[in-house]
Amino acid sequence: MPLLRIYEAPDPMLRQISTPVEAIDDELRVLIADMFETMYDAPGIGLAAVQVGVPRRLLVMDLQEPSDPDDEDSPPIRQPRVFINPVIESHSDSEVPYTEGCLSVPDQYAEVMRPDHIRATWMDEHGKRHDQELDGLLAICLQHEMDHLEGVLFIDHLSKLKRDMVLKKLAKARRERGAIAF
Ligand code: GNR
Ligand code: NI
Repeated sequence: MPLLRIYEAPDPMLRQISTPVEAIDDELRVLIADMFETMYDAPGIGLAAVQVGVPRRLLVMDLQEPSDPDDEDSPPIRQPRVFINPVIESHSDSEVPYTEGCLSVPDQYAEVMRPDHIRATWMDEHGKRHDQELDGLLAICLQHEMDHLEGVLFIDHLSKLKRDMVLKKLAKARRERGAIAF
């Protein structure tokens, strides 16, 4: 199965508002499989369909936490999760900081504040409905991915000064990458 191209900022694709998934069919299952392959290869812990050029309300996630919490290099526990048409039903008033990255903003990291506790509903790849309270990295990652469905990137949560700094560094890194390639 092929790896998919990940769109990077400032590509206008990432500003598309994703539309609901209408049917869980074979075409969607192939896309989901390709998205997991692309996410694991990157590597990342989440991927929204719009990041691979498909502006639908679909995202995949696997936190891949180390099997031994005291050993970062122990084999990751694979727990693939699929979120179709997810909705955040409610969130805590309290927010926590977390240093985020994004496969569409490669190698750039910045602290973002988000509610630390959410209740979300979604459908999985079998069409089963879920309604769960989430916290920790799972809640942070789902909010990051759901931002993508609205055309929002984590850098949009930063001040304009910080956002422009990240975009400049991204452009510079891309120029240097290009200079090596040619
Ligand atoms: O791989 C990813 N890591 C990450 C770290 C902190 C907060 C969010 C994320 S999601 C990111 C993959 C990605 O870009 N998903 O859209
Ligand atoms: Ni992202």
